[in-house]
Amino acid sequence: SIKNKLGLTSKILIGMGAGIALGLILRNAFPESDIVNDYITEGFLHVIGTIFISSLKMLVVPLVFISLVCGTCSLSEPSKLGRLGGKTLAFYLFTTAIALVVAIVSAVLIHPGNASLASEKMEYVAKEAPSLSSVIINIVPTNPMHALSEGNMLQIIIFAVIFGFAIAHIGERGKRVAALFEDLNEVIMRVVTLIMQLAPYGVFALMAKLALTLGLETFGSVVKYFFVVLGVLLVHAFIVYPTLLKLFSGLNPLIFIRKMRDVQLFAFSTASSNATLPITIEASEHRLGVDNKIAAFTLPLGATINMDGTAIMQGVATVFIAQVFGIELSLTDYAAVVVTATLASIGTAGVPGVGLIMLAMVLNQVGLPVEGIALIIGVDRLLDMVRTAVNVTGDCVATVIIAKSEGEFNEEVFNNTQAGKISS
Ligand code: DAS
Repeated sequence: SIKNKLGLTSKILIGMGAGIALGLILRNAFPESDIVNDYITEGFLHVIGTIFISSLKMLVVPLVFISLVCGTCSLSEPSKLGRLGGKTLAFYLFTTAIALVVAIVSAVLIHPGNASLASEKMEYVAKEAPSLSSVIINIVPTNPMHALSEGNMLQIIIFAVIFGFAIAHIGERGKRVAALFEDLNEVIMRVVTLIMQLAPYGVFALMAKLALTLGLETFGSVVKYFFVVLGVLLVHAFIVYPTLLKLFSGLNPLIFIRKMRDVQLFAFSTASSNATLPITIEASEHRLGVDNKIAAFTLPLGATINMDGTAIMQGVATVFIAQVFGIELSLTDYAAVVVTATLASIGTAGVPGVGLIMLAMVLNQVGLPVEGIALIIGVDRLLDMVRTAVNVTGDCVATVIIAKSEGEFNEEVFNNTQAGKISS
């Protein structure tokens, strides 16, 4: 039947289109209507959209813990972890640095901000951004159960890696525990597939609510800033990443881009790397041919610390705000922006809107007025969706390159266009 023929992607696209259409029709037919707001925007759409995102997030902690323990304890030579960890971190920092340089150079050359905007009233109370030392100290969990219950990703990653590493070091009994985690991993992956059937409906509600609340005219005032960020995000996703993939792995970037579509759609709709993580892991293993040993380590880590899209927004936003306030940034200021935005993107949690909060840390660092954030907060939700799609794409590019370099990669699966198609 037609229903079966339409892959999940098409259903998601239909959900997105229908959602935006409904949102715009309601917004124009019943502007400022309390009934629409109470019963539809904050009612029906909010409930469906939130249930969908919650159902994805429900998976994150068990999935990250199980798949990381699974991945770490099955790493053939545990010593690999050191090398794998080093390679992964180095590559993530490398791509984030490229993202930031491209972002800052573009913002300086295109000059989206003009001082006239500064006259508008701005108030923005900077939320306390964590200091660098607290981000680093906070990595080690004082109570792993607490870390699991509050979903503290970095602490969960550290605990799971150490726990998995220990399993690999207790000999025979370790094999039974590892087998148990393999089975649990299969179960949680099955849950992912089941939850994914909700996607078209969840995406419909999320996009309808967004169209209803934001409308189209909101974007007038900072449209240039928006397109500079968008442009750099697209350059990074469709030029930098394919080039790195070709350069470091020799794989066909076009196949990669096509296979990333579902993951990018999810990341775009949920604006959350964490909520998308189940899909990112599933796609990397079943469609890109990455072995669980690598994906289970690099992807949860990447969803938490590798956010090239976020760094791009933070780089452009910093330059834009300096321009709006007519503040000249020196070369050392730009260097400070690169370092701080890299740390801010590492500290950004994989949930909607956090990248903007961390931007306050960057602006503080270079002495720029933090209230400038008030200018861009209006369009940040939309940019958050795009940059989250870039964030997860960056995680997958690094994962494929590292998996191939570690010999934990199935090129046949990667080149097989039908591999692991998400069943409708
Ligand atoms: N939404 C974040 C993510 O999930 C990125 C951000 O807030 O900038 O990747």
